[in-house]
Amino acid sequence: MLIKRPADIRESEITPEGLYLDRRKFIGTSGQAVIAAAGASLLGACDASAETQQKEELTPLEDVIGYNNFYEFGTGKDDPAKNAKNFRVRPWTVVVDGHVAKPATYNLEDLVRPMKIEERVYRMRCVEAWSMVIPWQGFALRDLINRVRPTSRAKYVSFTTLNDPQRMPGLRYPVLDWPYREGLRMDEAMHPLTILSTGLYGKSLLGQNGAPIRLVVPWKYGFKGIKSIVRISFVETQPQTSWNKSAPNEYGFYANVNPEVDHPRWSQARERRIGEWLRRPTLPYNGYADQVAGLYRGMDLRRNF
Ligand SMILES: Nc1nc2c(c(=O)[nH]1)N[C@H]1C(S)=C(S)[C@@H](COP(=O)(O)O)O[C@H]1N2
Ligand SMILES: [Mo]
Repeated sequence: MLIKRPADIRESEITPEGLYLDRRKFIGTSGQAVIAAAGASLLGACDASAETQQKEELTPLEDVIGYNNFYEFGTGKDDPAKNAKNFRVRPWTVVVDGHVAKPATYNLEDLVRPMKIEERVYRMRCVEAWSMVIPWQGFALRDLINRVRPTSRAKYVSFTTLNDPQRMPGLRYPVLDWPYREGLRMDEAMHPLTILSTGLYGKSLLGQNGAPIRLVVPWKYGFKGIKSIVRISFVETQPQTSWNKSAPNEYGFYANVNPEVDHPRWSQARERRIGEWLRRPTLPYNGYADQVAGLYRGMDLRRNF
């Protein structure tokens, strides 16, 4: 596992892309990368997770950075890569406010410096029934939450994306109610799988993937993974989210990956892993049920989709 402070990482220390290309990676239950170099399997050293290993290869970098949803840069899959090419992310501030002991406006560097950056390889599932496997770098959202100390009135966390039409040409079109907003219940935000990501494949995030900081919640549909975050608010009631507001019958607040609840216009039972031809079955909670199903015990997830 990589545990490094971003300030300590020099260019030469970042995992060279070649390492990712030469080696196959398999997903461990916690999302921690298990690297098996050809001829020298490390699986023997990780017996506990060996049985749950699924041979799922990383999605090629070119697809991860070339096939995106980021409507602030256009609605086509190749628009974000084109239109975010020169996206300026420095300086960048993140407001943390609402029901917290320590509300503050952080320079991104100050927000990230104390956090433990580690690698998480996660399966990602878009509500449009395609999926990827992405090696993220980031830190547990709960470590930030513990730092800013929400009060007992904080029941949800609300996130907001940058809303600057000068830098985000897609904002000129009213496809969503801008700015893009998402939210999590506090226990979802505190779950150890939930991360704020600052990089992927060993490099800082590119604009199209949500530079300089975005949310990653691997058991939920991709739209929960809000990009280019400028505000994190601790609130008492369930916050508005952009997709739920635009089409409440299609996109719920919870948005847990569920092969049994179809989207009104298509099935969610299967998915196309980008780079593969045969579709594969979609797993409940995107394959993370053993870790997150308990969060929803007693809830009707057909109603609370
Ligand atoms: N601000 C913002 N965040 C967003 C989106 C968006 O349009 N705007 N699209 C979401 C959707 S639908 C998906 S599937 C993921 C895609 O993330 P990726 O392009 O890094 O794979 O980003 C999510 N985050
Ligand atoms: Mo998506």
